[in-house]
Amino acid sequence: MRDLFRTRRMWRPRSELKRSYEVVIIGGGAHGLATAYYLQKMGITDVAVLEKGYIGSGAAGRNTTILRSNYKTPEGARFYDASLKLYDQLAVELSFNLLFSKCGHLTLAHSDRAMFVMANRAEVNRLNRIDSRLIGPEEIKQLAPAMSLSPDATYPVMGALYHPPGGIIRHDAVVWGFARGADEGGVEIHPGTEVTGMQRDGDRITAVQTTRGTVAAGTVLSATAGWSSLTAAMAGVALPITTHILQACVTEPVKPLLDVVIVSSQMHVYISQSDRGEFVMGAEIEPWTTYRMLNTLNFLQELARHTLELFPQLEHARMLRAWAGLCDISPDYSPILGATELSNFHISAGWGTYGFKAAPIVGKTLAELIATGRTPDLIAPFALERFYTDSLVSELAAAAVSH
Ligand code: PYC
Repeated sequence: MRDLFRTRRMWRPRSELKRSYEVVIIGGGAHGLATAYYLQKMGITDVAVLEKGYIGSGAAGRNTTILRSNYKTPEGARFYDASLKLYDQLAVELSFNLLFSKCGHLTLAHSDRAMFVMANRAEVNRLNRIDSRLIGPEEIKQLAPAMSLSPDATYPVMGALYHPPGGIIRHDAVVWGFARGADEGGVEIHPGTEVTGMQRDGDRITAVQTTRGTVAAGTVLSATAGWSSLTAAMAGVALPITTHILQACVTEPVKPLLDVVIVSSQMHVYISQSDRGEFVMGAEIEPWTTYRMLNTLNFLQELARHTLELFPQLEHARMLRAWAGLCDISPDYSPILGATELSNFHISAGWGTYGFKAAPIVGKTLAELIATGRTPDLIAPFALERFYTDSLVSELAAAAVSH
């Protein structure tokens, strides 16, 4: 392991943008930087990461930091579990303090139907060796003693899907750690560099146009989350994606009350307590399509109402701040990952609300695809082609927010 006290804390923004790179990555979020990191580990260092804002200014810095792998489909469960396993080792791998709290994850069930759905998910998880099981109110009480389990609640809690390996991690640190690792390996990171167009010759992208000039590229990866369909359109690739906002907020710090992630699919909330004591809370995806990242009063009212049913102690807690992020949603709520109909234009898109937890495995598998030209088995089910071959992977309702 590297000596913590002798490595630079951060990456270096590069002043010069070269006229050509072997690989150009559009998007300096967790996926773009993770791919750059794993590429340099595989010996591919002539790589530029182009970010229109500052690194981590998109979805990577706007999520609620939840990690888990208790997905509904075998394809999804295997894929996110591989990501969680990489997250387990990531602080050591990057020699960066990522504040990973493996505190466990509870998805509450408030109806017979929800209990049935959770039992199904537990079975898919178990078959894929993922630690996840259905538990009753007594065990829930032990895991979350401060949470109300009142039978008089609007939605009384009947049980929960318990996923011990889930947790929360410091999202900015994940971005910074990947950025520093990629930078140390020779990758160039260019914040403040917006891609405005692409030049194409037949089935290849030859160059990307940026606000700092045109850059020739051997391979181009689009990792722009909510902006994915716009980036892909520059390459002439149509993605079946709609973009919606997802809103979240944090309270002022309060004393330690909650040491597990709580999700309620019926109430459309997910709640955790950060290491600083803030309650971090999010709601469901807004049903309208937009690129305007604005909060709504309705979001705050609904979220507060549901959170207070579970945690009435927070009645006087003040909201510190709220924010919104963009979610690129595919028809089956699974990602669109890997090759496109262009021979050198690859994508990481369609993440909806699941993108952050997939960052390490996305980086690793896309780096492998770029380096070898072969699609790793783990991401083959998520190819763009599936929408033409009718082989969808439905993760609908595998979160509190995606239905
Ligand atoms: O799928 O775990 C999840 C999630 C949390 C917040 C948004 N999505």
